[in-house]
Amino acid sequence: MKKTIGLLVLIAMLTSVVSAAEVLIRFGEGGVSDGGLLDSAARSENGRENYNYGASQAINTGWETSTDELIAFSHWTNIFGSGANLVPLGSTINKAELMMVVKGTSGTGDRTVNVYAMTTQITDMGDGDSRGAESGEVCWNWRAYDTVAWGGDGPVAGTDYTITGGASLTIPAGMTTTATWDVTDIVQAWSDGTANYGFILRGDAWNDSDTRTDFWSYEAEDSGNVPVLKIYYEQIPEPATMSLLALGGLGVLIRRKR
Ligand SMILES: [Ca+2]
Ligand SMILES: [Ca+2]
Repeated sequence: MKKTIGLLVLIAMLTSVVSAAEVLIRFGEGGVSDGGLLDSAARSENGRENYNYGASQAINTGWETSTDELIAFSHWTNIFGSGANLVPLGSTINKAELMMVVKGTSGTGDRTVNVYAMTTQITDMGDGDSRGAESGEVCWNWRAYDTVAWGGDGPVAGTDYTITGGASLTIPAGMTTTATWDVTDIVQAWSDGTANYGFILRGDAWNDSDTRTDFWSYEAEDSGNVPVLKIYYEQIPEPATMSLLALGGLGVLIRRKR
């Protein structure tokens, strides 16, 4: 009986340690760092398909016309690691939220904005502001102008990004508040070792209406509008601490046996 109680005490102690504290790290506006955020957009419209928007205050999604789609890229390059204010690789991600303030909307109806994980790397978000892409900068026609192409006419699902684990949000016309996507599955995959090539934000297919949506970018003049990535993860105790606690628990067990 006493042995059983001792074992229960030990298990309870270990469980309380293993299910330890949840830690929140906030990157971006008001956070511990800017998370190494690099963002940009691309546009399929004839004449703008080689433009780079890396320095623009907005990144965009949706369609203005049936031949003018806008897509956005948001790459948080410095969020994982063993240093302070970073998420340790291998962590269990309880929740991750991508938060972006809507700068403006066109059209009159609701529009869906999806967030997916990139599977190819954009090596230069660029420093253009509605200007022709320079060598290596991302644009609609090129992942890296003008040497590395996208999988097709712009980024392609299954080649340049994956819809697996993606998140969707309905944004009504006229919204000017913060849009929040639950990107837990994507961030968990990165924590588990999938390369972090960032997010792509993309609307649904053209559906006969203007769905252009602008979000404030990293370059927003008001720092309060800069994007945010919040990551809640489980803090894993140090192995040494675990061993000491286990030994302590055994000590309780042995004393109780006597
Ligand atoms: Ca940018
Ligand atoms: Ca440049």
